[in-house]
This record gives sequence, structure tokens and C-alpha cells, in this order.
Amino acid sequence: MRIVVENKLDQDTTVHWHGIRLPNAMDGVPELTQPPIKPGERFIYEFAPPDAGTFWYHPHANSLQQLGHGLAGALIVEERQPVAVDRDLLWVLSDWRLKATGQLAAGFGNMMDAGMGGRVGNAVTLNGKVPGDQTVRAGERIRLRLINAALARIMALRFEGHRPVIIAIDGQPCEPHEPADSRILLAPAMRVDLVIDMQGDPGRRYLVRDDFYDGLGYTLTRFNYGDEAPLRAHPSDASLRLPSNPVPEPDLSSAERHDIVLQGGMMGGGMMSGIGGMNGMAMPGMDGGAVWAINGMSMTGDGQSNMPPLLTLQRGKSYVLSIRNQTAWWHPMHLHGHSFRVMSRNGASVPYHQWSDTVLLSPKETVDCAFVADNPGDWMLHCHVMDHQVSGLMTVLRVA
Ligand SMILES: [Cu+2]
Repeated sequence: MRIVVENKLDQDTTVHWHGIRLPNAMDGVPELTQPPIKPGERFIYEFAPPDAGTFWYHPHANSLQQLGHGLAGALIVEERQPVAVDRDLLWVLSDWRLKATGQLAAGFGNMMDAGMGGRVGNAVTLNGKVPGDQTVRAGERIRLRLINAALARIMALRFEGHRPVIIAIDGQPCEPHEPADSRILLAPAMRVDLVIDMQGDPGRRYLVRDDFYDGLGYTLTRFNYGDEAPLRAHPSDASLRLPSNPVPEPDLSSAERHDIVLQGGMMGGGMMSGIGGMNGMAMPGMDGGAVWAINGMSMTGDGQSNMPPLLTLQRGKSYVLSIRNQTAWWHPMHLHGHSFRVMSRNGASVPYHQWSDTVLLSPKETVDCAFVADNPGDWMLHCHVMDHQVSGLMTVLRVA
């Protein structure tokens, strides 16, 4: 790929190619991997994506504002051989906090959002529009690619009357499986590829609901079946398994373990917890101040050239990162430049050979992730709730 990015904004920007295992200089983190692209300037990104799958891109400069104003897009890398589905659909899901007039509300980066669940909006869009119905045909097999491009909203999608099968997570194939509790968890920056056999009745409608937040469930969209006869009488028996990508398998017997501890945020009483004595002297809640920390250190903003790496990893060696969420909040943790195996949650092994680049941790959860540090450079590890990232839930891992 060769992408010429022209900055026609009135502020600096960069583009991060989320989930692509690319050379460090193409990763789009301002100061850390490249100088920011100044207004009127251009930057050429050039790389060969090694993996087929569902990826996306967005700025990594002034992220809260730029992503929050809609700068994001899908990046699909097709398999070498076509996959046996009738249609390939893409839903880029975004979330906006709107005023009654329909304009974006002000107040990006306020302390309540930073210390709590982030800037969750009041309007969800599908491919940039208020979702209408999705016209489908009985009997067809659909590959549905889901991308959560929201700043903060976590989704839990339920497909009434259907049995979606997860075939890939964050672009990387997994063993095809039906989701636990029949719901697809999709946190900011996560992607899930589904295969859905449209086994509903011609002429009927079926709801797709998101009920992640208690008491705030809503209908995202509906499958609207046409009246045509079913495309086929029985579901296709073609294999659902995607061809594998060339991601190196970590060697667990020799892997070195490191703890990554997530700290901070507001507690019930409104106090920050567990981040006393870290670097970054700003008071919590002040503009640009730190509310969160990783292993006692807060890296705020979008990228810094002077941030010492939390860990220096040896190129080619396997590592287990034990990410411990000590906070009362959910965090989708994103590692740049690598995909990692999600090995266990709270000590229970995770089935279906799942890879991720953005793993969602529930409050107090511990997730063990394993990967081969095969991509040299300084790589961000950060929460993808944008308010959390810019207020301290970010660090750097060096592969040398
Ligand atoms: Cu977070």
C-alpha cells in the first residue's frame, strides 16, 4: 500500500493503521514514530500488510478531537482466495454526543469523562448514517465485518432470530464459534467478523439490539427480509474457517512474564485511586492532567518523544503480558505493531485460539496475553477509550 496523506486540517495530524503489523516508522504516532504532519504538509505511508482481515485507520494526534469529529475509516485486506459467502458486509459503528440541534456537543476531555467511562454519546451511526433497515435475502450467507470506531461506547450486539458465528477478532482468524450469551462484545477499536446464515422468514423483520449498558438498550438496526424465495433451503456447509495469517505463535515454555497494572479513575466517592506518586505532576482533572496510570506512570496526550519505555523486549523472544485492571472501569487495551494471543481471563483459559490487538478488560479483571516481540521499534500500549488514553492510560514497549 502507498497512501499519500495530505493534511488539510488547521492542526497537526498523523494516521495510525490500527492492527496492521507494519514497520514502526509507518505506525503514525506523533513524536514517537514520526514528526506530526503539519497543516498543508503531506506524508506518505508505505507498507505491505502481512495479514488478511478487518482493520481500520484513524489519526493518533489530538485523538479525542480528531477521531471524535469522525476521522476514521475501514481498511479491509482480502484473503488470497475468496471466502465462501454470498455477501461481504461492513458496519463501521460510531457514536456521537449531540446537542438537541444535532450538532456535536462541546466539552471534549472533561474530567467526568476522563475519570469515568469516557465520552459516550447519545447517537449511534452505522457507516456514518442513522441506521435504516438492512435488506437481506432468506438463505443467504453473509460475512459481516463489525468495527467499533466510537471514542468510548462499548457495544454488546444481539441478533434476534439468528445465530452469528465469530470467525475473526481484530482481523485475525479464530476457531469459528458462537459467542457466549449470544452477544457480540465490541469495545472501541475492536473488530469482529461474523458469518450469519440468514435463516429468517421472507417478509419478516428481526432486530439487532445493543444492550451493553444496563437499562440503556436500544435497537441498532433491523434485518428486513425480502419476499423472494430462500436462496438455498439449508445453510451452506462450506467451512467457516478462514485461512490463517502468518502471525508467529508465542513459545509459552520460554516466554518471559511481565505485569501491566492499570490504575486510577474515579471511585464511588469521586476520588482517584492508586495513582499517588507517579510522574506527571498535574493534578487529576486539570487540563492535560493525569487520571490514570500504568505501573505507576502516566503518559498523557497522543505521543511523546521523551517517554522512557516501560519494558524493553528482546526481538524474536516470546512474552506473556499479564494485564491487571485494578480500576472500577472497562478498558480496551491496544498494542501497536503486534497481534497477541489472548490466553486467559482471571486464570481461566480462553478457547478458540483468539488473537487480538485490542483486548477488553472488565473492572478488576486480569487478562494474560502472549506474543512474539518480532517487530522492532517503540510501540504504544494504551486504552482505546480516548479520554482514558489522553489522561494517562498509555505507555511504550520497546522491541530492540
Ligand atoms: Cu480505559
